[in-house]
Amino acid sequence: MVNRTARWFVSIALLSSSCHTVGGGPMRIVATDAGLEAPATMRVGLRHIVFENHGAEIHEAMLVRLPAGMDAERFAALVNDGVLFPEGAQDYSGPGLLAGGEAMELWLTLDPGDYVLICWHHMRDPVRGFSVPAGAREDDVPPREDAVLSLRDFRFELSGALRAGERVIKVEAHGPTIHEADIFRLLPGRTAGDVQRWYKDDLGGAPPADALGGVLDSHDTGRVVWLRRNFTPGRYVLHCGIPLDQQAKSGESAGLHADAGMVLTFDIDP
Ligand SMILES: [Cu+2]
Repeated sequence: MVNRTARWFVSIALLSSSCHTVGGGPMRIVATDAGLEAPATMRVGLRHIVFENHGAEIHEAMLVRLPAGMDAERFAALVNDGVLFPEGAQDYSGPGLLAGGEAMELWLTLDPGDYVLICWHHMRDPVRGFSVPAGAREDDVPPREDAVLSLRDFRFELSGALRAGERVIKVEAHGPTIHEADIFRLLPGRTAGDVQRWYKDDLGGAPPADALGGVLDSHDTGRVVWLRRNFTPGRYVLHCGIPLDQQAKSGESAGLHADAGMVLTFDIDP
């Protein structure tokens, strides 16, 4: 949610309800530099989501469930007014900041309702709406994890061995605060501090790291989310970009959980 502390404007584009597919297989979300593409309908339950960035810029895709009586236009209006967390709207996690040409997978739970899909990093893009109709819950089966990442106030705990290759991280939050985890692979000579400064600078200038995706926050901190992606050998940084003051308005520069200790460096050996 890198741009929750910056100033931007939201426009709205609702999908026509005719262009969707409901059925088996993963739900595909594709980011381009013009916005996010996704099905207009998703099934209730634990969903396997594939996130691909076909653009040149870094993108993320937050799923937000809207409260009764709030439509996507109202949500966008509140956000444009500087409200970081519109009342009643619930974050349902989603894939974190991902560089162009990269892909990652998530398994996360969807309840019935109306949602918007947004990239906080490019709020000039349209807010994409989708719905999850009520129905029999059918869960996709998450893969067995190689490591568990615990999100705590205010630190990351990573247990298990992450080696090079395609790996699965099971992400568990413990509250009471909501958290997220973006994954970066450092460029040679760069540090976690460089990533923190770059993030606060809205990912401007020469990047100190490659953005490899992550797990965005859930208001329900009991939710478990699984992430799968390919890890090449290198030095990695986990970073939580949630503002310490959730009442902060966009445009104000606020401290982040990373400043309070939610940043972790780890290595993946060849
Ligand atoms: Cu946090």
